[in-house]
Amino acid sequence: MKESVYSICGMCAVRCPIKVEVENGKVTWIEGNSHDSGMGTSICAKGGASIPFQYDNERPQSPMIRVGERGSGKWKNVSWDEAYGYITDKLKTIIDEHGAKAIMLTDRGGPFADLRKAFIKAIGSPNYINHDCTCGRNANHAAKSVLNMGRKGFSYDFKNAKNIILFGRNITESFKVKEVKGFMQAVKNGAHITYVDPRVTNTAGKATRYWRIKPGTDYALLLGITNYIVNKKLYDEDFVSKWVLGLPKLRTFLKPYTPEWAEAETSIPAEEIKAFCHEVNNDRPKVIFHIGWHLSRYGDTFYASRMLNILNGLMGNVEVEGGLIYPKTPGNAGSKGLKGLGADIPAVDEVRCDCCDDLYSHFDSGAGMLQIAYQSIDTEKPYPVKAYIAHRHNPLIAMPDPEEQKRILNKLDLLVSVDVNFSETSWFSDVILPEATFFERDSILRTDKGPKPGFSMRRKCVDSFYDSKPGWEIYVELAKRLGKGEYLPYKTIEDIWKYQLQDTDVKIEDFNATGFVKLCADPIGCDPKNITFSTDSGKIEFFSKKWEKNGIPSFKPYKSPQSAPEGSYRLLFGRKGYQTHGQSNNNPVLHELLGTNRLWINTDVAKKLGIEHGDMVKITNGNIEGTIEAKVTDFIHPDAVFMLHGFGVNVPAQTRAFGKGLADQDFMTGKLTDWDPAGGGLTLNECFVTVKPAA
Ligand SMILES: Nc1nc2c(c(=O)[nH]1)N[C@H]1C(S)=C(S)[C@@H](COP(=O)(O)OP(=O)(O)OC[C@H]3O[C@@H](n4cnc5c(=O)[nH]c(N)nc54)[C@H](O)[C@@H]3O)O[C@H]1N2
Ligand SMILES: Nc1nc2c(c(=O)[nH]1)N[C@H]1C(S)=C(S)[C@@H](COP(=O)(O)OP(=O)(O)OC[C@H]3O[C@@H](n4cnc5c(=O)[nH]c(N)nc54)[C@H](O)[C@@H]3O)O[C@H]1N2
Ligand code: SF4
Ligand SMILES: [Mo]
Repeated sequence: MKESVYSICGMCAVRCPIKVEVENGKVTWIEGNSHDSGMGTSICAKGGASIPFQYDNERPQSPMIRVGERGSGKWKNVSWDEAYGYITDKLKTIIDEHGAKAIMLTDRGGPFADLRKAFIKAIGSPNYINHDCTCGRNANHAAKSVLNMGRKGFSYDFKNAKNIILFGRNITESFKVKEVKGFMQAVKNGAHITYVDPRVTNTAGKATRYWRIKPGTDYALLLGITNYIVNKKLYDEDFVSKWVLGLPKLRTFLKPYTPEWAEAETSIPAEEIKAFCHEVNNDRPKVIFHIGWHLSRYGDTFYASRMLNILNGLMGNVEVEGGLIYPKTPGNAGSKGLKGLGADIPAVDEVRCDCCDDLYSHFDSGAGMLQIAYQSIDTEKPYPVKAYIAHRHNPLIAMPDPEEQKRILNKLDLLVSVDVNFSETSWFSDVILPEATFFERDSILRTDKGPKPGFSMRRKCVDSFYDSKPGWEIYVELAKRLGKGEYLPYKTIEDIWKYQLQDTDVKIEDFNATGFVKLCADPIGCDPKNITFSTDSGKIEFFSKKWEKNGIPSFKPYKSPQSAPEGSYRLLFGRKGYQTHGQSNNNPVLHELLGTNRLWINTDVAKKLGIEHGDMVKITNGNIEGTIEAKVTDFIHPDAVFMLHGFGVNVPAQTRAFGKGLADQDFMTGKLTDWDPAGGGLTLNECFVTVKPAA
């Protein structure tokens, strides 16, 4: 029997709409869901490699409980009943001794996190945290400090833009399928594209202007740009007078930061900076300054991203085609939204262990800060945290300094990992719960914002290949066994979907035809007359009262980045188009495409060090060292070396990837406690390694 199922890909956190073909209970084909016009049938290589992932025998095949030391790799396979029993016995003891707040759950955020948030609320803990302190937090907080809305508060209309500016946003390799298609349309249309990165990426190859910036000096370049734009009035004066607060303060602050000053700091010629400013002025309002996602990780990245938000404010590009558009919600289409699964659960009256509702009230407590939570595990302040559930999250590679993390995690009474693969974190856990893969599970409904807002559904395509269970079932069962079943009273996924849809006119059957439901027939276009900002003043605020109240200046004087110690190079990192962090390297097919990482090193530097392309080199930071193949290239700034993140896999059960290449996070000693108090991001790029020939 052959059937097609519309669903949602799970091979990375982008979660694209897909069509899956199933023959006799096996997945045989996957492509983009062409009912979604932005997607077409396109899919990326990682999505294409989902079938070998589904049938890979190097995934956990049943629940497992540790029998040896943490991390020793000694396990017994157990039934789900035994695993649930083991976890809930431990949790009950922890709750009796320390209260439910001693339990924390972290995950990969995103549209399906609502059920896990509801679970943690149901058991009475405030400690839901997502992965974002090593991902988009700096950019998110920068946007909050200017607009009082997060990084995703605007969508970017790349397709119609005349001018796109990307600071380290490697949009064609670290991509989202729909977004990169829009971007490539802009390339075809002849848009001006400026790409800034110490390294030449594929995106640099698509750009009309590439600036090889000195690492860590983006804020200086942005100060030089903004200075010139403000002084020469190369901005939208009408928009600014109506919608912007704080221009005089900005102007005063910018005085010393001329393009000539910026040239000295960044090595980008002042004349080029000026020409660029005139170009954006000609192209506005169809100009997009991307505020960054996993923006480079320096002590002042928050301020660089703030300046990008400020430049958008100056361009008057809000709610215009080719600019920044409010993603339309169900409310904009005259409908109610999905009901939150935690809506009927009593609020938890406890301070968060990461103090994001207290000491760090300028940080978004919805996402929290894992590095601060680690300190609570370590110091038991503000209170002890004794149990940690990591769901779809691998902090031992996503957070820096795994050895220091292990020291802290060893203070826990219980560490549980819910994953579809083995990971460094699951290997160090007490219990591994194998989640059913995205082909094998239904998920809660997701809200889709955009010109045609609506909802979409991930549907189970095939039965579990191994003894795994969908996430929703795991948390419903754990809540029941902890005596909180009344708050997650669901027997089937349909019960959950009906709960979510209760305030809308949408029925479960409505998803059958295409996998999604749109709440309006025609796209809701831009309406520049309908601009609103949720700041106190109702305007774009260049000066942030909230940050200032927490002792953090809105305008921070520039300080040059630390220069590399003699003989050392700054360690940069990033990703590639057919790789998802650390989770794809053991994929049978992706591993063949990209089996290891290499160290990019500048040609002149390599020559000086006696290193040739393809040589093995030894890199060192303190007592951490490793050997890696050199990629000698002109395409990287001489102050830096670069490696892809996610390699150096340390899980013996992943035999294809085990021990291949190096892990950038291993070299980031001390970085678990080195983060920017203004943006919250860990300063991962403030890390240096020495390089020499291995022999
Ligand atoms: N294929 C694929 N796509 C993905 C992902 C994936 O794993 N695989 N992950 C997704 C996720 S979670 C994220 S957060 C995004 C990340 O998207 P991006 O932030 O675009 O991606 P990165 O690959 O981290 O690229 C960071 C770039 O910053 C550059 N850089 C380093 N130092 C500096 C500096 O001082 N200044 C400037 N201007 N640049 C600097 C690096 O050289 C690197 O090219 O990608 C998403 N898309
Ligand atoms: N040094 C350094 N640190 C970084 C980065 C870097 O470039 N360098 N990048 C940062 C960025 S941008 C991000 S977003 C984070 C990413 O950090 P993580 O979110 O931890 O990374 P991933 O590898 O995407 O996924 C985590 C785990 O989810 C599992 N998983 C995948 N699909 C499923 C599923 O359907 N269900 C369940 N239960 N599990 C699943 C994977 O097998 C993997 O073990 O790392 C950050 N940390
Ligand atoms: S970007 Fe690729 S891997 Fe990620 S969800 Fe989309 S198709 Fe799947
Ligand atoms: Mo990320």
